[in-house]
Amino acid sequence: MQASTKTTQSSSPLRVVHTVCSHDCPDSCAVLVTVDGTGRAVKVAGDPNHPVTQGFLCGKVAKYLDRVYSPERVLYPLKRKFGAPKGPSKERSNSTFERVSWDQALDEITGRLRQIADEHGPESILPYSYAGTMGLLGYGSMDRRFFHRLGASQLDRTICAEAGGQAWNLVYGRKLGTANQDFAAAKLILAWGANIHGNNIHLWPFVEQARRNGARLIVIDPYRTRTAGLADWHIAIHPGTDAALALGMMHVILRDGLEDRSYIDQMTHGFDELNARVREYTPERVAVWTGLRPAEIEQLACEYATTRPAALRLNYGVQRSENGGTAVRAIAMLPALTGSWRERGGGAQLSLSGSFQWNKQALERPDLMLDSPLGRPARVVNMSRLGHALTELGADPREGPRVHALFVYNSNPGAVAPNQNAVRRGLLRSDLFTVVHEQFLTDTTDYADYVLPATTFLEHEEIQGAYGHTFVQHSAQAIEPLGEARSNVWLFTQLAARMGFTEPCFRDTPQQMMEQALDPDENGLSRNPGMRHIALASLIDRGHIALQLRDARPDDMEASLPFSFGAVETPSGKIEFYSDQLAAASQDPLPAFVAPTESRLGTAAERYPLEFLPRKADHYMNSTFANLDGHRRVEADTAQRLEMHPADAAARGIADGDPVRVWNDRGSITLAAMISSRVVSGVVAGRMDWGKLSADAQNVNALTSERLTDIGAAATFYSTLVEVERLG
Ligand SMILES: Nc1nc2c(c(=O)[nH]1)N[C@H]1C(S)=C(S)[C@@H](COP(=O)(O)OP(=O)(O)OC[C@H]3O[C@@H](n4cnc5c(=O)[nH]c(N)nc54)[C@H](O)[C@@H]3O)O[C@H]1N2
Ligand SMILES: Nc1nc2c(c(=O)[nH]1)N[C@H]1C(S)=C(S)[C@@H](COP(=O)(O)OP(=O)(O)OC[C@H]3O[C@@H](n4cnc5c(=O)[nH]c(N)nc54)[C@H](O)[C@@H]3O)O[C@H]1N2
Ligand code: SF4
Ligand SMILES: [Mo]
Repeated sequence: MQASTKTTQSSSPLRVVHTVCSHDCPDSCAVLVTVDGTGRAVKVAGDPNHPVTQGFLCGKVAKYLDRVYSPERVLYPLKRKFGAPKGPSKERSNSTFERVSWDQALDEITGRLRQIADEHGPESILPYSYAGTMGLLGYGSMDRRFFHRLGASQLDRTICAEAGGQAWNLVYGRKLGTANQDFAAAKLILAWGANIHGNNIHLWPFVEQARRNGARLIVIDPYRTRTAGLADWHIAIHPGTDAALALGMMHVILRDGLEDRSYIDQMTHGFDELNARVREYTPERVAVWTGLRPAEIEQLACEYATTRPAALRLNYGVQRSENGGTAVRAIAMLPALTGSWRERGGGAQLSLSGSFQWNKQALERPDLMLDSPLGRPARVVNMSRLGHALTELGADPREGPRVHALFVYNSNPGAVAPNQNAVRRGLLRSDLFTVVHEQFLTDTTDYADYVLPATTFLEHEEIQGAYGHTFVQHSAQAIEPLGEARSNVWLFTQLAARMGFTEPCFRDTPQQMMEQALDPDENGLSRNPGMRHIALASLIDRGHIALQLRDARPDDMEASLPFSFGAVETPSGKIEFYSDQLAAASQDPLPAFVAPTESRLGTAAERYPLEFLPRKADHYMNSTFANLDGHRRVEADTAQRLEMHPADAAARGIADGDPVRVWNDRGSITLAAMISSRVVSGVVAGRMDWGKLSADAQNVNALTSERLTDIGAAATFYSTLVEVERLG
């Protein structure tokens, strides 16, 4: 066991271990785990020495020991009993699965994978994973090596952030942004599609600090979130129309001469083209699309451009929509027009993940695909079209083989993937072999042939970055794995050995892989930009170390002002308003508003007039935690509810509490109506839960589509039209 004890006292039987919350959250908190003399974790707490964690955890993880020690943990390898049908099951494992040894499970799984690869080609095997753990090793290391060497299909991981991420990079070349600490210096904070209080709570103290110094908080969100409820001004924009609003703001800014010409001349590319484009976006036109009043658009533009400094927190909510990539691209341009990047407390943050330049090649070894039986890079399957991949892909042989094996880890696609009915039709195929590595019996394990027990972040060692701060962290192993739970790294090391993969990289230990990620020189110091002061030994000793970013100021090592001067990592070396890359790909090189087909402005609105927001829960992490009683209790008010504006409910003869059917061409679910002022007329909202915990064993993703975003080929959860009727 890793002894990274920070405050051990030899007289005390209690040890305190520095770990890192591995859930898919921008905050990546430093979590101090207290372990008693018997090796049991007895307390988790936020590390007070971590400048972003600041000694507190969110409500989800403050109760983490309920999860780690839950009686419902999967603790042993399970094999589906002969003849036990696949599909939703509320029962515990006994009726469906039998316990088997790890040896048996691993031997049988490798046997089947080998057979499937021989018969249909290795690309008929599809790995499916996302960010169940953000630990670098568990997220992508031995698993990638294994599937690369096998020649399995590659997975395009688009379920979350690809539209916004690629859009940001088109403008700025790298995902850098305003440091959390700098938000405290802002006089205006604009939270755009960002539920800070629900999804990113460790930014909130800096927002509060700014507000104590007189800053205003403006929230742009079609739903009145907790964050919006706490704001000075909530702008309830119609879903999917953010590009129009951003272009309308630019129109006002440029019309009124509120831009920063010297910054634009020095730092940007394509201003004249953008200037010509935004003339079309008058506040009057933008008002029609967005559902706002022209005066509100004028006021927003004027406040944003004239309040100094103004910090923009742009999160991924905006980009889960058909025009979402362009929307992020347009919004991201705002601080470049006003020169806001120059000012501490200005700029924008979408994600800080580009600050971490790990040696991912060494971790993931894509070169191993050339040593696979394919001898070439394997085909790429988009994870946001899993339903299609399991039911249609391969019907045309030019697409390669059908998928015959699905290997799921770090994800719960039975709940989180769009077009759930197609996904489940695929998972029910009798000729599909499915393995799931999990901590709990989820909506996905219900379709598994084998379920393998996974560790939580308390039970294995990790190294981790973040997308909402810039600290490299070490997560020590706090406790022994429960039961026979094993880490992702262990699992794929075992599978590789049984497959007979002899490359030395398949024998690397977690310690060696942490070194590879850091890529140390002969003195043990990382060669990665921003990490040259970090050695693994000192990281393990200290728990977390701040990156040293380009513009760090001596008074505040964590703060940075990216894009305030100098070269930008785009093809032109400037911040790009105009994209030659997009032009070369025959796409519009400038941002433009295109109405989503699934919106009130689209053609499908005749049949399905209501815009549906299938939202995340504040007290779950996507589908994670949804099965735990303590977490369910705090989410009880909206569980199985459809929030509706009074006018939309009245028009359908629906009263609060009525059972309603919510449907479109893809599916139909039953919820209870909740008359709510949190949505405007024409918008309804539900939230993601475990499907199997509801009466019809489905969740909101039965209604979402596999249509992809304009940039990044990502999922479009928030472009979903439905109709609603009262039942009975
Ligand atoms: N409590 C909690 N925290 C989480 C998660 C969770 O499930 N629960 N999930 C984690 C994950 S995976 C991620 S990616 C991050 C994401 O963090 P966010 O990007 O904040 O995630 P979302 O909740 O998807 O979207 C934010 C807001 O965008 C709004 N929105 C939807 N459509 C539109 C639109 O068209 N325009 C605008 N302006 N806003 C829109 C939604 O109503 C929502 O309130 O949060 C992480 N943190
Ligand atoms: N309707 C709707 N759908 C959405 C979204 C939405 O807002 N609305 N959000 C989308 C977004 S942004 C995202 S990121 C995706 C997230 O979708 P997923 O990546 O599937 O996220 P989770 O639901 O948190 O499921 C992660 C699973 O990984 C498991 N896990 C955790 N740690 C480990 C580990 O170390 N090893 C293994 N093997 N397993 C582990 C957990 O037990 C959990 O069941 O959902 C997307 N789906
Ligand atoms: S889920 Fe986010 S806020 Fe909560 S402990 Fe983990 S990193 Fe921190
Ligand atoms: Mo996400």
